Amino acid sequence: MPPKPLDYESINENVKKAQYAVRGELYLRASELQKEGKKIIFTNVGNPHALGQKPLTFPRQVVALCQAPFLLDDPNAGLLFPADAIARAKHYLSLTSGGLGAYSDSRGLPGIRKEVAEFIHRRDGYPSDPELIYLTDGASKGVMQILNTIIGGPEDGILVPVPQYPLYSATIALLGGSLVPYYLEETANWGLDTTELRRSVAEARSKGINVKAMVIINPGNPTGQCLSEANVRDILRFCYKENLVLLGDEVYQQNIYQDERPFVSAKKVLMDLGQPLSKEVQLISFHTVSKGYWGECGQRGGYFEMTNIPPETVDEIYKIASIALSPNVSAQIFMGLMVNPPKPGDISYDQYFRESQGILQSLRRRARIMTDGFNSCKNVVCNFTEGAMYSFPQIRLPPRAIEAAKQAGKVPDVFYCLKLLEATGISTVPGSGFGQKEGVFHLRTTILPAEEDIPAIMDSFKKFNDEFMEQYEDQRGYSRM
Ligand code: DCS
Repeated sequence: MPPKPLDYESINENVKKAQYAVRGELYLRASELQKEGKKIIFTNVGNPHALGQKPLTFPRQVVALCQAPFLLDDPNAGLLFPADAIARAKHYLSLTSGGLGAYSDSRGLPGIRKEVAEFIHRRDGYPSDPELIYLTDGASKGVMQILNTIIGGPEDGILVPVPQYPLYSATIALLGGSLVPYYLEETANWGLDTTELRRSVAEARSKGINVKAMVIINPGNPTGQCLSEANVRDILRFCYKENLVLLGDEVYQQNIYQDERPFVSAKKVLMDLGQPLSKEVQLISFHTVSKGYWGECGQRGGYFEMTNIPPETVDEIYKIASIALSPNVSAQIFMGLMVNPPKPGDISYDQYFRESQGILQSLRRRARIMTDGFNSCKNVVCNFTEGAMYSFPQIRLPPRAIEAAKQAGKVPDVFYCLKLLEATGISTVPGSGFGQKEGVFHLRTTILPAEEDIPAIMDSFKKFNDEFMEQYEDQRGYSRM
């Protein structure tokens, strides 16, 4: 009998090649242990509400009313919902034809795309065109649509930072394109050096790869760095010179934990550069409701903005979006609320401000506690989490630990993370899932556990790590940076 079409040997080889470590071996083992009754601390995914973060009140009130519009006719609605939430729910319902149960335009509701454009205008000081903003089911779907539009075959290359968030490596593998890695410099706080970019492009071209796009993740996942404005300017000049479209993954733009380098969007920097670049460099910028102080990952809301993309291509992207009919309508409303939250003077403003700032300030403290905690451990060095939601410490594994991993048939950092999981219940992601330099090992953890739980988590990590290091250390020293 020949294999059937969905037998393992028959399926698309690209599907087998695609890897997504955030829900990989460690996560699966953690889920098993949880079923066996072990307490697991899931720090593998940047999923704030799963770790206890409370949703912001105002957006949930508005979406609750949109989901149950009959409440708007209830004489008691005004007792349960503030007037500005009621007014906003009516506003969003008026933008739909048929409420939340109806497909919308496949680019998203025009009224919400207009709110996004106004947000970008306020943020950057440059106008934005709602026709060039598409709403998506989370930023992920937008990234996939755009990579799909760029990649036609294995000769098409995408410059991706290493370490990177595996949405990029997995999607490029799925689409059968070529990932062209550029390495971030750990000793320079995961800085991005244009010399390394030039090296990487030259090497790829020498192998016949047509390098078409460059991805930046700012602030970085898993690395947590915030790019300086000067750095973004250099990147845009590089893209101009090398004829690359820049994909600016800016999903963590609200998550900034230092004051020296506030977030500046690639769009603003491009516009500041003026002509010819501001009219020439192609840029797609991504955003989401999953991150920031919203953390509404389960709602799956996102958008991308297209700059300097010709109308024919915009139309093709529209066509591709149409194949999936429409993004989630409730998620679109979350996006509208995120880009247009209560303003000073609104009834809900004080509560919105208190809640959002409370989350942000706590994340800032957690970033510090975790970095300091890692740096107090034997053979662990960790850059400060300047932004995003992760800590990415380097674990200097002794040669005997690397040997033991080999014996166990595991990649060394997977070996370490599995031992950590078994000993403490802390579920992390090995650095190899994001890419790292040869012979160097990391793990990624989120900074999202409740602030009051973090000291105990870090104590338990330290106890495990220091014992592990003692167990495997010998006179030959340990792996170097
Ligand atoms: N881009 C980056 C850099 C991300 O980290 C994520 C999610 C996304 C895009 C996609 O998010 P949404 O599709 O939800 O908008 N980060 C994953 C992570 O590393 N942990 O949790 C999710």
